Amino acid sequence: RFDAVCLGESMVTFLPSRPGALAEVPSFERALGGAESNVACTLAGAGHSARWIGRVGDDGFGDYLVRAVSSYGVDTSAVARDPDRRTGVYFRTGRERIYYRSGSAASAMSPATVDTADTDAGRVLHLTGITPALSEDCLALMRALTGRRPRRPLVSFDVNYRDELWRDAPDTPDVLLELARRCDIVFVGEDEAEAAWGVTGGPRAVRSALPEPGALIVKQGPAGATAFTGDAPTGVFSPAPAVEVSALVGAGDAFAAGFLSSTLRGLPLVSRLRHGHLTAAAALTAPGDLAPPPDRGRADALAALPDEEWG
Ligand code: KDG
Repeated sequence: RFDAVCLGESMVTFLPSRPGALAEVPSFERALGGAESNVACTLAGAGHSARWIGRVGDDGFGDYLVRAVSSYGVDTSAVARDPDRRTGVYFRTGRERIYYRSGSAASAMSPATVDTADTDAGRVLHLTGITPALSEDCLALMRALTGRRPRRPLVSFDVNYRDELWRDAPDTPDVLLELARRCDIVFVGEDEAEAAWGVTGGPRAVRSALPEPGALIVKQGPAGATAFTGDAPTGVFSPAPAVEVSALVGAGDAFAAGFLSSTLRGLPLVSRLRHGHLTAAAALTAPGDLAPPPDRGRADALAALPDEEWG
């Protein structure tokens, strides 16, 4: 049994050879992109057994993605190859992001093409709100995977709201709320809750909109994050350490990986939040989307500091 199974679309990311607007950058370098595979790679880097499930084209970009994710020690044996559809790609500069993924191989993931024996082969199944925006089939798959069933793993869901994708999505972003309500661990940024659902008023307002998940983690940008568990109306706030930011992309995935890793290890709630922050800090200070997680011994020592010494 894997510690974690992560399902979602990975794409070839093209990063600019030098800073500038998309219209000005002369060349791009290929890299690995995909929120869910980022989580799988970071968990594998932290010593967990992790699987990534996705669907890629039967093309060189698909070969590259499978190879790149495998190189982190992640199991890719359940990744499907689609002979009729292409691998999704996207280009990114500082602020601009442009996707070429509509009709991609991953958009053909559905209850018919993904086997729950593969998705349920871990202690945790990690999903995100990107997948239901990809197609009707992907939305149906998300409904199936978040539904009740025998031996369902702990289902983790990062809302990961991407407004570009919801313009031609099969439903409105309210469906993210419906899906999140069916999960056990939910990550959402305060800013995402406002953009996707119009929820304002801080972490407690987000908890009121989303009372069901056993653990709800409301991320508050550089300030920190508040976790709600059980029926306790007041959450546990943990400030994030101040860091010199090199690249923001990938920080949310790293936070989820740090929180899930320490959840798998049975650590207390404050430590789980701190491990999330420390793993996010590693991603924030590294230039790419993916960074090796902090050394476990050092992170455990930091996570155990008294409040006044943390941060
Ligand atoms: O979280 C990082 C992701 O945004 C990036 O890797 C690409 O998965 C991606 C997406 O759909 O935006």
